[in-house]
Amino acid sequence: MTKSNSRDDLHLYGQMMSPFVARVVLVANSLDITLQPESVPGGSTSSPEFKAINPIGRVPALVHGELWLAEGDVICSYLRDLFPDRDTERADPAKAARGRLIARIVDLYLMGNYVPLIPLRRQTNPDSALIESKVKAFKDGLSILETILSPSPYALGESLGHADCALGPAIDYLSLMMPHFGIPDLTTGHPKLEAWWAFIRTQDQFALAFREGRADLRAYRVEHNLPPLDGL
Ligand SMILES: N[C@@H](CCC(=O)N[C@@H](CS)C(=O)NCC(=O)O)C(=O)O
Repeated sequence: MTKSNSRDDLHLYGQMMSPFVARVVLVANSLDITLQPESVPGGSTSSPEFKAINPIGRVPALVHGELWLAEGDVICSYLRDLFPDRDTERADPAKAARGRLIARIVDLYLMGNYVPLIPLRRQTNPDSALIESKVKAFKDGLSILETILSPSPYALGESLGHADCALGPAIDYLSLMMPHFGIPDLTTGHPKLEAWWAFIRTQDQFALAFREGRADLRAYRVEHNLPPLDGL
């Protein structure tokens, strides 16, 4: 495989409305790299052109020279390894590992329980026991996060880290989606999450990422004739 070390060769595919894409953009920012997500080739994640880049058919996908990568958190690790001198979290392996743990909890126990709810919501007679079990598992995920967070004021201390980049876009996105499943506010009853969220959303790079994500989501919902979302 030909190596490429120029950051000009990095191409990120996807849209900011995906919390997985926004995570990569925020991590790149923290490494002083500006990554502007590009539209997926062929116009859709199921197009042959995009599948040639990422056979998983999901965004984000990254192309760097001859390397293609998928899965947001894997892409983040690659960027950190590519620019180790800019990765300040590297100096604190315990904090870095905790950050990856929070990202894993976001992926498996928040997004992982939310995603199966999407088709259920569209069904006329959805399986209410299944919805209940996914919502309960989602709430358990929030409680686990609450035990791990130590906001002061970033998720794991005084400086921005991987945990913030993974959790921020997910909380912004899910706060729009979970009211439909009986969770009107993700932070209620979770004081550490609440304090962190009140802080992080005021930070410029996060506020910008959330604005861009919501603008993408509005356009997507209009294009696909989906009903408007409260708060969007
Ligand atoms: N496990 C993947 C999840 C990526 C994912 O589910 N992406 C969604 C958008 S949020 C996607 O590409 N869905 C298919 C599509 O939009 O066509 C990751 O961590 O990157």
